[in-house]
Amino acid sequence: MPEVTGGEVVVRTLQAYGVDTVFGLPGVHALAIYDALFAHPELRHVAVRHEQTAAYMADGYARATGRPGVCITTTGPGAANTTAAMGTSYFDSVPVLNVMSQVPSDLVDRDKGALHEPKDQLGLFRAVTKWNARAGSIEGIPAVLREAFRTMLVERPRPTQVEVCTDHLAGKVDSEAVPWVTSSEPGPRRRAEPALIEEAAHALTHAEAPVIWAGGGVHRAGAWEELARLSEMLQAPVVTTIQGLGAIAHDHPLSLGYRPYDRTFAPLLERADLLLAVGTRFAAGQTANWNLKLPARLIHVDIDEAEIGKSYPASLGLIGDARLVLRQLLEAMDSHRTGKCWAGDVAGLRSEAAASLKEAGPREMAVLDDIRQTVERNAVLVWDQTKPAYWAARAFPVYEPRSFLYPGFGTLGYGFPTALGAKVGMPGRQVVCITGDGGFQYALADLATAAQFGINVTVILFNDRGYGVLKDLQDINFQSHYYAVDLLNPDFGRLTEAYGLRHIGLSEPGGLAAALRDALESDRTTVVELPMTFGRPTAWPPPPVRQGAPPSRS
Ligand SMILES: Cc1ncc(C[n+]2csc(CCOP(=O)(O)OP(=O)(O)O)c2C)c(N)n1
Repeated sequence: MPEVTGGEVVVRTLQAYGVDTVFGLPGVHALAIYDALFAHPELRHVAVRHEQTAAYMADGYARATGRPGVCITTTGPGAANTTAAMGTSYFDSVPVLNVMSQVPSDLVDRDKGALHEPKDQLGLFRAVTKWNARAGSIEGIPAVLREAFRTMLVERPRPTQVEVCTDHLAGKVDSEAVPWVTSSEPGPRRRAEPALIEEAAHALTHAEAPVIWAGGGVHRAGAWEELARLSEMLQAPVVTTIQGLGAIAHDHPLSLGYRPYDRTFAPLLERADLLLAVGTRFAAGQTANWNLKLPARLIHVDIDEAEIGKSYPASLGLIGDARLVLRQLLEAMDSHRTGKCWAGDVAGLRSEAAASLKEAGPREMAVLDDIRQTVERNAVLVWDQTKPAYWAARAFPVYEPRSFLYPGFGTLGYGFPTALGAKVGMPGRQVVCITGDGGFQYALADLATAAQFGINVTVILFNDRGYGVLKDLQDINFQSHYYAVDLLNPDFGRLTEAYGLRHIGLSEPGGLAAALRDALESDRTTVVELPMTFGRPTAWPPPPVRQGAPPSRS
């Protein structure tokens, strides 16, 4: 009888779910997984220089492709290095699976000082996952992986963690004793109750002034076509959250973009009599810290029941997969609304918003315009936590689904490693990372990963030699007491070139479009560096961060 190791069971189970790429960094306890990867070269492994990059790459891969991203890490410190990235995936509901090793099964949580012994590794990852578990045996590995995939593919897609003790990874069993996963079908996705669909369809067809609010759930469920059809049927303008950008093309006649801070938007919402919210949790940054007034009638579609009524009371909650629920609504709507959109000229409102941003920041907007006009319509833009990103959320036209990757968790250092993962998932698309000098330095070592694996992204590095956004806040709240915000930076040109990659240094923004074109045509990762300080976006800071005592609740 052929025998298999636990490592082999891990690899073959991942393959049964269609996983074609994993991101990781080996360690002594995880080596049996690596031995199985050695035997299965068809499952690509991208070896990173820091585990946080493995988890960010899995996040970027997942956001860009819609399929779960998988990383492999080793017991204790290696695994722990992924937590900020997994917290980011958790915040934004991204399906990332972290498969990791554990110390030998007789030493788990005994605090005896075994090599890499973590204190309660499952507990550590419970904080950044929706579901996690340890396989209790070699034969138990497929079941925990099956549950991890079911959780990510059927429920709200948030990260999962699976750990396997090193003796179970390296140990062998008879292959026939393994309950192999033979179907990657994770089970049916949830639909909303038919009676509630009827009620919602009635309310929508009779609304005088409906608005649609599209969140990241539209991307996760792939509900773009249904969203556009529904908005056209209702002639309802569509506003998105940051995570929802691209859920409807920016130049669709009914698309408003991300607007909670625009003068034009609050009055429009006041005139609306019904809001249909899809795949959103009304987070702080989307609602000006929950100060945005929503129409009295709210129909909230979400896969996660816990979101209904959490921040805004819902008149009706439709719990289910966004694509399936929108299809149910489309089928249930008996009348087509004809005529014009009640809100008037939506494209005009969009241009008004763009004009006021241009007025507030002509330099900033010119730079963003250069980027937009140079990259392809379906280019994937990955934003770090830099001032240009805060402008971009409000100002950058997003045309295609899953093409605006932004860490809702506010994670500095997200941009570059996540862009690498997005490019691995979408090799045919342009992938551009926009980062500041502070954020870029979190993952500089992974310039080596880009070089070694031939991952070709473009980095636009806005170098203001400091944590610009925090300097602004020290200006506003702390009498310009600049402290710990000025950076002594390396020579990014020599650094990039030391890794065998390209660097284009600019002295002023005028050269950006040409440099970007050059970089996009390059055969390897290219860093375009621009010394530039972005101004503060209007309605600064986004989202408003309260300093001092919380308001009293009476
Ligand atoms: C992991 C993490 N650490 C710290 C912060 C706080 N933080 C937010 S933005 C920022 C500065 C970013 O500097 P840079 O990347 O140079 O962009 P700039 O603000 O200059 O545009 C810092 C330190 C954070 N958001 N995330």
